Formats: sequence, structure tokens, C-alpha cells
Amino acid sequence: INPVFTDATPLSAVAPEQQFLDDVLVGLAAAQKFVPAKYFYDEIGSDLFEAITRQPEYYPTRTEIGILDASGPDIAAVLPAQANLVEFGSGSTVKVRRLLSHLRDLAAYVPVDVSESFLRSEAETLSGDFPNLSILPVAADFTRPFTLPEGLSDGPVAGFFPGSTIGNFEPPQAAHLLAHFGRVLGRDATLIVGVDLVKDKAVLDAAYDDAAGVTARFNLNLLDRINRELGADFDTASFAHRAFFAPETSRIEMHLVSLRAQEVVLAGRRFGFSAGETIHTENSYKYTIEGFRGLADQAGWNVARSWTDPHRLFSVHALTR
Ligand code: AVJ
Repeated sequence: INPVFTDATPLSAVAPEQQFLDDVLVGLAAAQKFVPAKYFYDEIGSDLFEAITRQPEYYPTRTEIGILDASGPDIAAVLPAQANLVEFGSGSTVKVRRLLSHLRDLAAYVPVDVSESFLRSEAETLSGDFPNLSILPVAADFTRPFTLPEGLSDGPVAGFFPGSTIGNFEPPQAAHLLAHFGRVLGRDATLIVGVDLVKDKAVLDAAYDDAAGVTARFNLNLLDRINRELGADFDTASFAHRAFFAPETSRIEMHLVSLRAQEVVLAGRRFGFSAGETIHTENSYKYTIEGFRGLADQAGWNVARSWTDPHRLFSVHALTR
């Protein structure tokens, strides 16, 4: 199975390494230093994220899978027969498998991901397990315009965006993204979205600062990656992981805290850190069911159904127009 490259395939005008360097240089020069969260996911970072999902404190992944299992028949019932299912940022196919087992009459599955090699290997194993399903992978950045591949059925199109990835976007950008999915999917589309919920601060704080220190390693790997790929000289032992839920903004913030005054050199430039200064590395917004309905509404969608787990930790929504 070879991924189709759509018109968005030149993922950016500049080479990825140049883009990474440019983004880090901009981030380190800002008053509040930051690095975009998408740079967590090199091979080591992706493995560390998988390890995070197995930590007892990190409830989102297993809770969402529980909802997909328990409410699978209900979720399947909102998707029309002979639908084509497009997954935005498919990554591993763990979650869609839970849905596919309930969608007996799906016409085609379209995983969309930037990582072409990962896309190909995941599509191949999936096709072994679902031999009658037409799998049409697309290598594209799902945040940018792209066209659906040829070979879809005449049936309606549905989107799938699990994992609360929506939480990584600032709320106005999250609304734009949902509207963009609407344009990609077309008029009569349905969109299934996984959204992490606001809850007790202690539960949220622990989920992003597990006792085994896996999230800390995930966060610090960003500095290792900048050293490895961009030749910086971060002393990673002089930075510490910090994560906390900020109720005012309803988001988890992750930072790397400089443990002492220090200077770091990257691409011939020096960046000074005072003791206690941070690099902001991630936001993960949490919504109430009502708050997410408002966001969907701004983006031109109606929330037709919402499902949650018995402890109301996580939610899955079916959006229609
Ligand atoms: C992959 C964005 C859903 O925000 O929970 C996990 C990433 N960061 N632990 C999240 C993450 C730290 C995760 N998302």
C-alpha cells in the first residue's frame, strides 16, 4: 500500500530541518521562550509518548479506548452506511481498530499522516486484519488543505480525530481546524472527535507528571533532540520538567525550567537563561462538554451526540452539519 501524495504534499516550502531550526530560533528569542509541541515526536519522543499512555496516572488514552469499546455500536449508528472514514493524524491505528470492529459496512478508510513510512507500515498491518476494507492512505499535514484520494465510494464521508489532539491548539485555532475538517470532508459529513474534559486539578497535574518520570523524559527529550539534530549545547541535566493545570485558561502547561543561570549556543547564537526561567513546550486544553459544544458551534458543526466514561474523565462527540 503506497500513500497517495495530495496537493499539500510539499508539506512546507522549506526543508524540515531548516523549519525546525527556524522555529526553535524564533521560540528561544521570545520573551517567554517556547518550542512548538509538534517537535516532541521524533522516534524517541513517539516511543516515550506510547510509554506515557501506559502510565497509571495518564488516563486519557485508556479512557477514550474504553468509550470507543463501550459506545462503539452507538457511535457506529451515527455513521451512515457505506461511509468513507478519514482519520486526521492517524499515527498508530490502535483507536480506529476499536471503531472499525463496529463498522461492518465501511467503504474505505483514509489514514492521513505526515509520516509516510509509519503510514505505510500501519496501513499494511491493518489491511491484513481487515482484508475486505479499502485502505487509501494520504501523506499530508492534516492542518493544511488536501484533497481526498480517488477510490472513495459514492457514500458519505466521515472524519475521525481522536486522542484530544484538538487540545494542543489554542481555542480559536481549534475552531478553525474543525471548520477546515468540514471543508476537507464535504457537505454531509459526520466528524467523530475525542476531547479530554476539565476535572480535579490533582488528577490533571498527576497525568502530566507521572511518578515514574516518563513525561519528564518526554519533555526533556526535546532538548536532546535540539542538540542531536540542530547541534545546540543544552545541558539537559540543568533543566527540569514542570507541568500544571491552569484553571484560568483551562489548560495543562508544560515547561522546561532552567535550574541555574546559563547560556546555550544554537546556530552561532547565544541564548541566556536566568535561574527559574522556562521554555514553554506544550499546552493541552481541557473542555467541558458545554464548552466543546460552543467550539463546535463556532466552527459550523452541531454536536449530535456525546459519550463519556462513568467518571466523566474524557468525551467522544459526533458532529454533524
Ligand atoms: C497527544 C496532545 C493528546 O496533551 O495529553 C501527553 C500529549 N503531553 N503528555 C496530551 C502529552 C504530555 C497529549 N496529546
